[in-house]
Amino acid sequence: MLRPRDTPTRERRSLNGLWDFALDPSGGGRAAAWWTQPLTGARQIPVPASYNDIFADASVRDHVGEVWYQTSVRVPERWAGARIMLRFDAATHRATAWVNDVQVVEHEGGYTPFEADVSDIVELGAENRITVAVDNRLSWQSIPPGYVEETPDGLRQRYFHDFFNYAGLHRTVWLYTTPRSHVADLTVVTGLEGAGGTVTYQVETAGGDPGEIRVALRDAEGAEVARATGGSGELTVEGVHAWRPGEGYLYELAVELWGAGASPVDAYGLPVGIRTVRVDGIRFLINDEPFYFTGFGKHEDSAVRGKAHDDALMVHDFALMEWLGANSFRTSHYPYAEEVLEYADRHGIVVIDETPAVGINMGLSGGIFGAQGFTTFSEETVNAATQEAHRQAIRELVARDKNHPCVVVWSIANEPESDTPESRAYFEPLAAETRRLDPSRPVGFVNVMLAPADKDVISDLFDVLMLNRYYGWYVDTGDLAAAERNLEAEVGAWVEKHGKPIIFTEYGADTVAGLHSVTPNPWTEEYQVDVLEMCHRVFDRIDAVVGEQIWHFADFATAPGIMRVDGNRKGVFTRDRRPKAAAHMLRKRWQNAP
Ligand code: BDP
Repeated sequence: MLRPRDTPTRERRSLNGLWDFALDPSGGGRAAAWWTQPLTGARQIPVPASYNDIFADASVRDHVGEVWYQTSVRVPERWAGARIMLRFDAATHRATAWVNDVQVVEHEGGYTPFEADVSDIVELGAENRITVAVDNRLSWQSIPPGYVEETPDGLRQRYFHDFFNYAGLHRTVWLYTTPRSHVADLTVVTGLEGAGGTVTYQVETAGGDPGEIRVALRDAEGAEVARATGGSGELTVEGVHAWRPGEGYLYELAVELWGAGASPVDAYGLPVGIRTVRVDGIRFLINDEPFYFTGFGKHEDSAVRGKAHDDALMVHDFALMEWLGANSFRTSHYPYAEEVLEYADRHGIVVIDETPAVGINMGLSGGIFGAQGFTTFSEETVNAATQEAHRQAIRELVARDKNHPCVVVWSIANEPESDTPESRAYFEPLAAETRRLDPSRPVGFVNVMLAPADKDVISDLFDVLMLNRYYGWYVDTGDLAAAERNLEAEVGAWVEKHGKPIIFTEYGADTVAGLHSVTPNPWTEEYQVDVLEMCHRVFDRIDAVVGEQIWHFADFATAPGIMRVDGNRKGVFTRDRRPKAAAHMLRKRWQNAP
């Protein structure tokens, strides 16, 4: 799915800004056709933002069900004849949108874009009303799963993941145009051979006769290095400047559709990084060179905005990672805003790209050990319909992100149940589907501590092992000698059984900034440093370990709980991005800084 861009044949208009907003606590908005009129009693709300923390109002923060957003937009007369699209970069977790009185689109899944052709619905040169109902409910059939409990005090959303259920219009809303006959999708796969590079491309068109399809590859200075005609083919680049970790060199693939006129009917430019990724035994290779991941599991999370994308915060987070010498991160636990991937492309930061499939594990409670009293896989819980939603989430992730050079692994789930025959039956087709959709990248899932090598029954389906381990925190708490011994023994068993590269995708300790101790004391800044250093000693002794991504980049919001102190405190930075002692230690390790 192509990201909207301004090109000689296309125009975008962001609908970001203040919209009208109303809760629908009784769920009566649809029956009363709220989209046909101005929202009564509406307050103003920023888009993009999670709605939860904007107002000083617990009924908004803890709302369960639909909320309504409304704005109006003047559609320019000059757009007559164009294909006019309404696009939501994300609406969490599901949405229905209307333009004027007409329903135009419905979408399930909180972190991938969706759009509608509204060419025949909008009135040109006039104000048009756009209304969106956004639903934050999670069910056994949603990804991620959850359930709504009816209590004497109203509805309560229960869920199985360890981050707050922020909701709303989290990313940009666009109105944009394309010509009627247009480039609908592009797929590139790149290769390297000696000093040369290849870009295999495929152009999908729609809206009538595409005419002649011309493609040109331009280098970062704008000089053309290869060209071709036709809907698919392979471009070769002599003396290629490869994309590599630390240097996000990008070419641009310029695609044009030509009719009989003197200018193209449609034009679209896609940034392309030429690089390869593959797994070879216990090595993870980028451009055929061994790569060692350093960095974090992250969240899209900050005060006030919740999970909304924000350019200032994004650039700051990347700056902090650069300051540390981190070369990678995982989009735990959902696809991030496309701006984030574009930034990573351009700066040579490596990404493990994850679906929103988190919490498919009833042995854990909110990510923390402690059974839920449910069976994970059953007719009443995670079932065939859930699996279908999961498959769809994978499809939408790959469709959106397949062309990003920064993405080197697909992570199809975080810490699912993976030690039962049911889990194998559930994941086997999903792993196969991911490979079918993209044979060019390694596929993995993130394994939970409850399913070590001797219990896990699904890791053979995947290319890399991604492990979340909390030795020194949830187990061997305060006893780092035992933690070190047990961690090393466990990794040894994985090496022996699978002989695949191992990336530690989570390890760490909750740490309250400002808490100190002279003896090993959980929650202190010194203890976080000790836990990380203990893990690093083990990683450095084992060749198969090819990556360390700490949990977490920054403290983040969670549902309330006695295991959480105003959220999860495993950040190396506080929620407002101030370094804890561990940040300085990591900078020495990753940056070799004095
Ligand atoms: C893991 C989860 C992560 C949690 C983390 C923790 O993958 O989402 O936040 O543990 O407990 O289970 O801090």
